[in-house]
Amino acid sequence: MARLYSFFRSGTSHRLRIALNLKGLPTEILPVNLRKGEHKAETYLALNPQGLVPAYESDDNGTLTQSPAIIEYLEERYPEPPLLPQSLGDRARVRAMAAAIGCDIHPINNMRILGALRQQFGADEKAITVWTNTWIHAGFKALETMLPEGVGQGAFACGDRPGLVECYLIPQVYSARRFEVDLSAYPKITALDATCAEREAFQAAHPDAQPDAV
Ligand SMILES: N[C@@H](CCC(=O)N[C@@H](CS)C(=O)NCC(=O)O)C(=O)O
Repeated sequence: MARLYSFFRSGTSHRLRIALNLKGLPTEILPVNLRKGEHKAETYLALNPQGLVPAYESDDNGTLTQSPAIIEYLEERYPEPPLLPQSLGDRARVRAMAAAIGCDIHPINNMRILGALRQQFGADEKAITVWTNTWIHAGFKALETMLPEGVGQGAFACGDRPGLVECYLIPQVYSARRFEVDLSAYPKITALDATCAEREAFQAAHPDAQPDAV
């Protein structure tokens, strides 16, 4: 069975868990405790030299890193059910929404970045909150426009089932709530989040449902 090195609260691990569940791929979850620095241990660095979760031990193609690369791998290796739509234009639009989160929101709010802001630049918790809220609002404001009308009311970001956008968005909404971001200006995002929350694939991927949840 494939194995996913995951931290329950990590947004990138969370997005992988959703993708695996949507594709119905049984995977053993191996917790890596970021708070204890387990991602910096030699044994973990041998799997992912970047010292970041997730890492994915595939059945037949070795250990893979970087959640976007792993999700693309899963899509190519296990095409059914697809996470990407059929049309070329829709595929690009869906990838753009995923990248708005995966490239432009998540990385700059990551644990090591916030740690550097605190330790090297003297940021206090108030400044950290301003920082995280600034980038989440910037991304969510654009995403709210990019998402189609009617989303969340039986419709997903692209079509009638969840796919790549939902893999990225739902963990980012979870993270936004942890950072106490006011989501009231984003009715499409919150409706989509509520719709996904009703589905087993998302419930099983939720941080609270993980073996290392505290
Ligand atoms: N681009 C990478 C980012 C991975 C990443 O940043 N993971 C975070 C958890 S969400 C992590 O391991 N953080 C540890 C740290 O910041 O020290 C991916 O998508 O896999």
